[in-house]
Amino acid sequence: MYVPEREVGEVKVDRLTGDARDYALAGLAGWHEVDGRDAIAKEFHFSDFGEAFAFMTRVALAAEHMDHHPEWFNVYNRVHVILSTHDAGGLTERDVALARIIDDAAA
Ligand code: H2B
Repeated sequence: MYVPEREVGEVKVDRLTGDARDYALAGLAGWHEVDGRDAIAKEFHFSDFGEAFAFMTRVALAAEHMDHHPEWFNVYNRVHVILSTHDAGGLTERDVALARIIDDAAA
């Protein structure tokens, strides 16, 4: 079936629950669930601001490509990343996929 590019991100995804959620989270190293909302977070440390911003640039390009974007906060060499699917009101496979990409971008 042909799906126009701009509609790919609009396909509905369900929040991760139960065994599928446990399995997905078990496969992500260093990511933890956020208190008070259905999201995951991880803190990344780099040698300096240039390395942190280069990481953010790699993630930004991938995020734009998959039309799924992180919430993040940067101070000098630290980047705090929170992932949640706003359209679904919680954690979905899109967040898990982006978490893997982010880990690769930090490696
Ligand atoms: N990013 C995240 N984290 N959650 C979303 O629900 C989301 C997104 N939706 N990026 C996308 C953009 C949506 O707003 C566009 C219209 O596809």
